[in-house]
Amino acid sequence: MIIQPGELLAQINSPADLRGLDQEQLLQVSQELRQFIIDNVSIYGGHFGASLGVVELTVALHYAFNTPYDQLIWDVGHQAYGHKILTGRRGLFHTNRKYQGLSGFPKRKESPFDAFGVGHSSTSISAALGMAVASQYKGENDRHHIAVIGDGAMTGGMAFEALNHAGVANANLLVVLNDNCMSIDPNVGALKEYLTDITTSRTYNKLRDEVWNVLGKISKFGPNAQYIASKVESAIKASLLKQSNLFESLKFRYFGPVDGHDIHHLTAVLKDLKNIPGPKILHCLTVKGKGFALAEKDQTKWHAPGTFDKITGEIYRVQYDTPQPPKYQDVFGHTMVELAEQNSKIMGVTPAMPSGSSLNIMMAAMPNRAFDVGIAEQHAVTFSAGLATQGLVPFCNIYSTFMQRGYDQVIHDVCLQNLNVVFCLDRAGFAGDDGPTHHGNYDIAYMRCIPNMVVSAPMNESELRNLMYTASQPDMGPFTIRYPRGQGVMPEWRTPLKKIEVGTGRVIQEGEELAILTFGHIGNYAVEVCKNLQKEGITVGHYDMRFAKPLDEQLLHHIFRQYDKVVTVEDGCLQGGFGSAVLEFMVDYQYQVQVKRLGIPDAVIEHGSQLQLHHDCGYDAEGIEKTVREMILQSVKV
Ligand SMILES: Cc1ncc(C[n+]2csc(CCOP(=O)(O)OP(=O)(O)O)c2C)c(N)n1
Repeated sequence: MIIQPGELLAQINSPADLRGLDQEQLLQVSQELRQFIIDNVSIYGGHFGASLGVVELTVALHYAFNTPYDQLIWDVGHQAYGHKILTGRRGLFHTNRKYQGLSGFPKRKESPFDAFGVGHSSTSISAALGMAVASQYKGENDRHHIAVIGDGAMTGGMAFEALNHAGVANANLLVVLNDNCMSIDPNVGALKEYLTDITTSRTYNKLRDEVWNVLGKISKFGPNAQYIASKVESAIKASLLKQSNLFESLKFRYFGPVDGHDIHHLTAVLKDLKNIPGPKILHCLTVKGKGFALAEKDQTKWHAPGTFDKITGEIYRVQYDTPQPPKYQDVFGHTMVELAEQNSKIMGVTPAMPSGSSLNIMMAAMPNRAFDVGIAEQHAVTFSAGLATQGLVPFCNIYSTFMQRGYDQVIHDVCLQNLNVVFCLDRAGFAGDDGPTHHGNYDIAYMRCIPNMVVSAPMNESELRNLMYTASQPDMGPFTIRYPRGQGVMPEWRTPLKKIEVGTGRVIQEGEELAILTFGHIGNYAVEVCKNLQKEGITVGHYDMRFAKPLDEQLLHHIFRQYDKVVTVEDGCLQGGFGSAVLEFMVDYQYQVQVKRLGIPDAVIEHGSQLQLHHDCGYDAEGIEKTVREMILQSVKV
């Protein structure tokens, strides 16, 4: 079903069309854009509240600036649906996040209006500054560079590294701070409180009115604009110095806070800011989910709600007649509480993903032992390291893809000191519709090469619980447990906690012709394959290796002596991954066995359902079976 746009939106095929409209028409454009987003996301799913919150900002930015010559960079990019719709992708918007359709995030190869590829947060100011400095170098003095960053993304260290640089770079950079007091969950930390203080401070509000009254007139003054701008600047400085504005201290000119839903005021302000050179920040107040009452009320739930009835607000969930397996993240969340009740040393840490990781269960039950540290993966890792030095056992839960941010900290702060930090890597393997920025493809390879690190993956819920229990035992050192997005396989998952010997695998079944070695949840495909082949009298062995490091060498010796064909399967990159570890073992012990590795090739894999992507990469049940049959057939021919 293709959604019909409103009358004005239907005429906008690029921002140039938008800029051809009268300013008075922008309100209607905003209303139609908001409706178009609601209509589409309710049917096709995707991120919701963030894009609704920046509708006016999106319209105003494209109206005031000459995009794509002026470069607009959206931080994270989950709020850029309006931007996509206004920049020539309205007709394809129903394919957003669908297999082979539009990406859910800005992407350079998708459109010249997507100035920078995003997905991970807090990169926009650095990227925009790089572009601004390049423009300066090339003499493009009329070119503007705008980073739009949320208050959540602003808690990321990179944003501050960029502000620190930009303040003295003297480049033409505008940072729009989209402050809605929300990350996915409520935003946290002192910065958030500081922004609230500015917003509610009487001095600022008074100043804002005065400043914008003057600024609003700038464009009418033509050649006098610079003079007025400098007067405005002095006015701001005079007032702000009293208040010691954080951004001013970093040598940014601070403007705002302004109402991010007042399209006319916003457009006028942005136009005026074009006349003010150098680094500047516009503090915009917006409401996440604006214009859809339920989304305004329960902003976390409506961050990415799935499909829903846009009239009643009912979020559609598939109904099952039988009990379903839980999500791995929920097994993690509940098991954390269970473990922490038994062991007073256990703590929980998440960088801004309490509901995404289900650590919120522990945060509610034991608020003094579970921490949301903001979008700050590096800090989350080193903070955990600090806890561990004091004899505590932190479980630091980070999505595999976001763990990439904290890599040096894993090596330098945790592994070199052999500290007992447990890394629970959620969304390991293909993330699905979020696409390549979010796939957790690399962790097996990047964790496996670090001294002291244990790398494990459960094949089911019970194994996850046992690995968590094992990792919490004394003197375990750094311990990674990776598990995928979505459900496990055990509706009855609350099994008794058992310690697993580190570096031991499980024999799922012994066989004759070939051995399948799996790592993690993906092993369930192999179970299916073995059953299918068994029907034809083909018995293959299946081993759930459970640890990519240390490998179960005893089991591997058994396998390499017993079979002359081995298939390894992993939901991770082939280069340096689990299969590579098995090959290293083979070479080190000079076995000569035919090994085929299945996993993610050395390529950027786009978005699609996990199942689809496993299929494309040849390691869904069908792909594994095909490989096994081919290998067995080859030996028959020989
Ligand atoms: C490095 C990194 N960590 C975590 C995330 C997950 N994440 C996506 S959006 C988001 C919240 C962003 O909050 P904010 O910037 O305020 O934008 P809003 O959704 O409120 O508009 C988070 C934590 C991410 N994209 N990147």
